[in-house]
Amino acid sequence: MKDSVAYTENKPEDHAYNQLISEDNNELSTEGHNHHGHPETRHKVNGPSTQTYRLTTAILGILCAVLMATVIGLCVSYKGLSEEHIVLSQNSSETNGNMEQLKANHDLLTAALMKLQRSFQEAVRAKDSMQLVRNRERQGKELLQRQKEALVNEETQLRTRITALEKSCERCPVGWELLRSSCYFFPPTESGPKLSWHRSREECKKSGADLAVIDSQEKQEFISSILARMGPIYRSWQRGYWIGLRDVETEGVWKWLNGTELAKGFWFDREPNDMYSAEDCAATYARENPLKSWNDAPCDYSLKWICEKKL
Ligand code: 2F8
Ligand code: CA
Repeated sequence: MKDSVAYTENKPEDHAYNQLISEDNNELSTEGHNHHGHPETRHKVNGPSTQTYRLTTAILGILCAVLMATVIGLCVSYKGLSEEHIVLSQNSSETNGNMEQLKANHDLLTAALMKLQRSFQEAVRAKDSMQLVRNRERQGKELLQRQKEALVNEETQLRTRITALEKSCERCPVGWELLRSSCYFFPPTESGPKLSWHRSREECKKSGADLAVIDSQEKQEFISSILARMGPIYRSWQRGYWIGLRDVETEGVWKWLNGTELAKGFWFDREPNDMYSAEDCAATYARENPLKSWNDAPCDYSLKWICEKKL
């Protein structure tokens, strides 16, 4: 009942509520005492509107408090976010700086890489060029090696030949003539003695030789050339040279000193004739035809001689 005033006797269970109302609405209430001596409170009841106001005020207060708390919370949160934003901004700036530095470093590295690539390509070209030079040098070296080997072989052959010649020259005594592996000696035509076949052989043996065995056309031509070189050709039977050929064992069977039978002789025409049945030793003479220059004569006849010594 709006705007009505009521006096009520407080119940124990209503005391606390009324106390609160009383305290909150001093100005709106009057106090008295009931007949029991208890304080009697008279309340001026404001009605639903007042309570609503009070409740609304309380709610508003609470809401204000909540709002304040929310604002404070938001402020704190904002402050945190702001600080975080500042930190992030700083980090972003720092990151941007780092990115710029990284980009600059990347550019430098790219330039260095390109420079290295150019250097590498130049090195590859230089290497190829050097390889070509080395290949040419190797080919030249191989050619020189082959030439050297050929020269070494030629030198070896020449040295072998020189050694053989030196040995031959060394082994043929002075005044002796060399043909292949034998040395031949011819006594002077115009001086010195003439001797029988046996004495002549002994002279040869004194030199470690023996009367010459002319068992080939080459030897005959060689000896004839030496005789022709020693002086003019005299058609004399006294200018002969004993050789190592006889037919003492069997007439007509001519044998060399080494025991081999004569195969081919270089006799004058109509020789050997064993004149007076006394000619068993053979001699050679200086004549125009070297292949017809032998005669048989008495073994005790005095002639020059030809010695032969094998190397
Ligand atoms: O007519 C050939 C004849 O000539 C000389 O005798 C006259 C020779 N005598 C000497 O050489 C010693 C023969 O042998 C030769 O057959
Ligand atoms: Ca004769």
